[in-house]
Amino acid sequence: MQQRLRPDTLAIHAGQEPDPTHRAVMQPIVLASTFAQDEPGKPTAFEYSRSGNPTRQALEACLAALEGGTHGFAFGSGSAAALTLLHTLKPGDHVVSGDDVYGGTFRLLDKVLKPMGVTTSFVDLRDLSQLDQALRPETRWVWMETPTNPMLKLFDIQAIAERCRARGVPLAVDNTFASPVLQQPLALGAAVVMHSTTKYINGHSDVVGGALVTSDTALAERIGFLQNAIGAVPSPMDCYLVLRGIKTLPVRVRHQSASAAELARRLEGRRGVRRVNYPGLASHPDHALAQRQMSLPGAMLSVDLDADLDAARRFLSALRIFTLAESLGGVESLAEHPALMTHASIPKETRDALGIGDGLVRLSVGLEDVEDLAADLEGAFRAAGLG
Ligand code: P1T
Repeated sequence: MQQRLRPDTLAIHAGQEPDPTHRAVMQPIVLASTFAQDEPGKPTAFEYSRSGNPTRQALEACLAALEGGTHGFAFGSGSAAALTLLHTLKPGDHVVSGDDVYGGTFRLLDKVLKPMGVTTSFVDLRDLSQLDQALRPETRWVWMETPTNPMLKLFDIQAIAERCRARGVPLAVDNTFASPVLQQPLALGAAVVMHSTTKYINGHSDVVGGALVTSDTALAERIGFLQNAIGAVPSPMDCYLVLRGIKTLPVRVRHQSASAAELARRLEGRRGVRRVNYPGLASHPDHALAQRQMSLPGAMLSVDLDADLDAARRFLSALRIFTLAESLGGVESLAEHPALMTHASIPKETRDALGIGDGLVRLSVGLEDVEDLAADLEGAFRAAGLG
């Protein structure tokens, strides 16, 4: 019987046999756009690099293994992965989405899908009665992030997947914030997992990429068709970089999560802080779910500063180790202002209702020494006049 490998081993080996020609231990970067055929219309393993490429295939196999799925698909960005999945829809179809999603995902649903006749209801999926009310006969996907970006809310994947299954609607989970190291939605009943591999999976802020993973053969066939037909595929070079990044994913995520937990603990109750959104804090409303659903609470937190927009700007501009930048999940710590940056495409009244206000800053905790990070935050509090 085949030994069932654990995530730390899969991260290094899944999909990556030594290359048969040279026995190279690292996956070769096959840059060829096309592959020679012996007879017309009889390709061997690969035909054309949009439909398949050896370096991409290794990445896709590795991603599938990490998520506990059977089929992995890599894309040129997380947004490309999301849009490719949403191309399973047709005019008149309906999506139920969690209310707190990355601004670009909201934009995709609201500004790209809606004009094409696909509507979305955004609901707080912590309340299952809201899900029940939002589901319609024409609902074709339930879509959610957990933890959510940027409020770090958690949704119960297993409970929602069960509800969805009873209504015959598949559940898609954007697992970007948790990474497969902390949470595996397919095992909890999701039909498909989506990633911005730009984030933890690559981990080094040098690739924009995305992924879908499923164990549903019919869905995999459809995604494979759409991946090739739409063509939003990553370059072999980027696939190599992501594969390289994945090797340290479990180690990075565990270390980053421990540092984030420490910073969250210190920030909670500090002068100048209204609220810390971090699932690892006992004060977090979904703390019990976090303990059940995630192996660790992760390395993302958002902090509602007791600050107006000017003070929040001063805070962010004063940081020296945290880089003021969009994105997350890299080895370097990043800080940003969701209302002005990553979630600016969400209408202000929706942002206000979610708690994405002028004082909210989001932190992505990296691999630097946690004491240096804590000192950096302290310096920013002082510079912003927040005590
Ligand atoms: O940037 P891209 O690789 O296209 O991924 C989009 C995306 C999808 N899902 C989640 C949860 C995300 O956080 C993102 C991208 N987010 C940022 C760039 C950000 O700073 O939040």
